[in-house]
Amino acid sequence: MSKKELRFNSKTIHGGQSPDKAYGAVMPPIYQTSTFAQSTPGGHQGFEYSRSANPTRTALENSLASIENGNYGLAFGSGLAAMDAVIKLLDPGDEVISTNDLYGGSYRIFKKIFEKYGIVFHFVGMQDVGKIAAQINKNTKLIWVETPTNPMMNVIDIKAVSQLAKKHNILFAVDNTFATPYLQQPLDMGADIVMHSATKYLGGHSDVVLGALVVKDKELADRLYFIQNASGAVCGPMDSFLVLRGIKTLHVRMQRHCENGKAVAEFLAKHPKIEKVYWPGFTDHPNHLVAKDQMSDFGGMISFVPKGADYHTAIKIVERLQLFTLAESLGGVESLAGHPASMTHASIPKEEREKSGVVDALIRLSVGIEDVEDLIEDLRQAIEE
Ligand code: P1T
Repeated sequence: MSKKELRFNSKTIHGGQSPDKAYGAVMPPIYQTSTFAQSTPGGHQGFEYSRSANPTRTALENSLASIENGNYGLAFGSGLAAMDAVIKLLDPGDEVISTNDLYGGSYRIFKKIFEKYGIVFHFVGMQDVGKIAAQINKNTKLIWVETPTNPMMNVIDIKAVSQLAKKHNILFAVDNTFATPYLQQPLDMGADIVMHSATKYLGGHSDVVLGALVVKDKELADRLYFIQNASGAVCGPMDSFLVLRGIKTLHVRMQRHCENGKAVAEFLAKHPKIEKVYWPGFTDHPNHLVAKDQMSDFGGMISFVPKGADYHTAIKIVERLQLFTLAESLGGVESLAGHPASMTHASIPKEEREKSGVVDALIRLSVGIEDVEDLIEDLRQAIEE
């Protein structure tokens, strides 16, 4: 059976993998080397220098391509380094349309790094695809979508955006960090580039920072490989190994994240001291039907606002949590809580952030894979104390 034909759960374990050539090691060795011996100039076994390529990184890149149904995978030192490579495809004067509700660091790299090189960014609420269409002009070269969004859990219709992008010949990238390919596969819905902060669910154990891109098209892959090598924001072999190991259990972890996420979201929604819960699995979520169509389940990320939308109440809740750790990041086996306004989204100006709902009382949860009764008890004591 060809590895291309495997189903998703098998791909997480076997996709793009083969036993190591030296001794048949089932997991690729951590090739902790910067360089490779050559018998004569150019006489090497496919690897010359680890910025350009390293066998452990290549094993990870092949796995990434497989699980996202792409042809080419590229791994970077962080999710933001992967985004940096995508924006370097553009020229001064080019314009990008991006989600207005996205990870604060993504907003920051667009506005604070690339705007000064003459690239223009427009941030729009993409739940209504018409708003994207209204921003397109002859300079629009890239549409950047994050779905579900961080932290408001808005859902954007990938197929509809893809049709729009194709009509206008615009490159279309999807940040698939929150959903992961377990829940949605953007390349199959017409995206040109899938991006990941593999620091999150792909790594899955909060022990590594790494970024990824996956594409189908060879010409686009070659341009990105050129940038990866020329700019050099690559990940090391140890980190590549950790993410490769994480991917092998992605499907079982995600199944539990989804089950626990649903139970926690429903607990919060029924609680009298909670005002609003953002989770795409609710039938009254504005784009629930799109989520149902493009995702196979709804994930373990939830945001909520306590009754009265009071900043101090929110801070008290996150301080009282005992099993949920107050920390940046998400997607690990352990449950985390965050306060976006002061943590992950502090780099977005208050007026901008509040327009998309990131108010000072918002709390974000990354629901882990502990016993869900323990998670609910922890939330109950933090909310009711
Ligand atoms: O942290 P890094 O691996 O560089 O990835 C950046 C990034 C990109 N896209 C999304 C959707 C993200 O959530 C992130 C990182 N986010 C956090 C650290 C966080 O706590 O939200």
